[in-house]
Amino acid sequence: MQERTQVAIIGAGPAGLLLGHLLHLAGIDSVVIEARSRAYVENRIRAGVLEHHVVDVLEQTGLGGRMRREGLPHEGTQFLFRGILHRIDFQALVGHSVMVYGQHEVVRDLIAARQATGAPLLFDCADVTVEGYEAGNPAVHYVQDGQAHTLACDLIAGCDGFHGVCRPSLPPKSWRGFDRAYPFGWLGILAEAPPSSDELVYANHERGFALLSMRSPTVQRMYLQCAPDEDVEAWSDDRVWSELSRRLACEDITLQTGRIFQKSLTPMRSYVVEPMQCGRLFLAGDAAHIVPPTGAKGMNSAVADVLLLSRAIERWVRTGDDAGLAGYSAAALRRTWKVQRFSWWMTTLFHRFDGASDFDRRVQLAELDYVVGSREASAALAENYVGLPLS
Ligand code: RFL
Ligand code: PHB
Repeated sequence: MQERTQVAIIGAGPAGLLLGHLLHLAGIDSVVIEARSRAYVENRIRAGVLEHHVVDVLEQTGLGGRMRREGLPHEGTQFLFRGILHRIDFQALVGHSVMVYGQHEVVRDLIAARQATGAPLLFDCADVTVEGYEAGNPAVHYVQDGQAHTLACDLIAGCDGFHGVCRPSLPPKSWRGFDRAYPFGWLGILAEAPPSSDELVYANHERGFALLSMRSPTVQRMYLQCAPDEDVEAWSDDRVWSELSRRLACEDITLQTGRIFQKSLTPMRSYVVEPMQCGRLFLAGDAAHIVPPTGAKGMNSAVADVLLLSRAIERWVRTGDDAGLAGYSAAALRRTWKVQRFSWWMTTLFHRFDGASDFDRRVQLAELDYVVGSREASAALAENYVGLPLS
């Protein structure tokens, strides 16, 4: 079956769904094509911290209702090292806060908004391929319910994540990848327990990094640095709690425990593709770049990309001026690399690196000391954490 739309969006993660929403508000047609089922996408547990600009975008585009009621605004965060907690006060330092609100909640709100408009959002699409974007006649092929479809369009937005089809479809000579792997991963858990702290706690410990986060007043999200190929099954609930209690040991934290109902392994990697566009194909979010989660930037960067992209598309559709589209990659990459730097730096600051010498360890602790002790250094951290300007 042959169909047509203005923008074909591959992937219904935060990037693809928000782009579809922004385009709809601008009166531009799109079709969102997703490989997985709605239930899978809505229950995929990932990021949890929204930058203040992202909160504003969601509010301003009619998506803020549930976030305002159920999200947890955080005016600061806590750093734990040498057994002592240090607070970074975002509000006092840079006048902004972040919002703790799970990525899957954002995705649910976006899906509900899309469905309310009746705009096409297709789940369970198989064999998705993209073509023609270099020659100016882009099209997407996919199979749904056993039926093959071809969707002709003006532009393709590749929002299909790190393992999608859009980036691998790029002609080999048209792009370059910049990559850094880290020799560890994060074991993540969700537990039925009230948060052990009002704010997130990032802990640097000799046994490795730990993070205390939350999803709601009754659900805790926590992470432990582990081997990159860790066997999640080897982590009994007792072992998880015992390791967390060692790494988060300090006078001011009473670890709240409860039933662990999810365990997962998150790999740690930095990756950027340059450029983020080829002809009429534009990459956004994880399809173009990923960060280790230490700076809580993954989903926020996806939002920054699609905001730029939606404005560029709108300008082109309204006026025929393609300057925004032509400059999309350069503008997105300028911000992306700053986010890469911050995520890499936070990762380096908090993790235990095998082979690090006692000298390296003392320098790491001195840097933490400096960050919490200097107003200027704390402010630089806060400025990055609450979110650099979106464009
Ligand atoms: P997503 O969310 O990966 O969405 C991409 C969507 O594209 C679909 N897809 C396809 N659809 C059609 N055809 C194909 N061939 C397709 N191939 C894939 C996928 O099913 C999916 O629905 O990318 P997006 O929208 O760019 O959003 C980015 C964020 O999801 C991501 O940056 C963050 O969640 C990163 N991340 C984390 N960030 C944090 O800040 N804190 C975290 O704790 C955190 N945990 C994580 C994470 C990323 C993970 N990944 C990618 C494996 C944990 C994991 C496991
Ligand atoms: C989370 O709550 O999942 C979370 C919070 C902060 C991070 C990473 C993950 O840096």
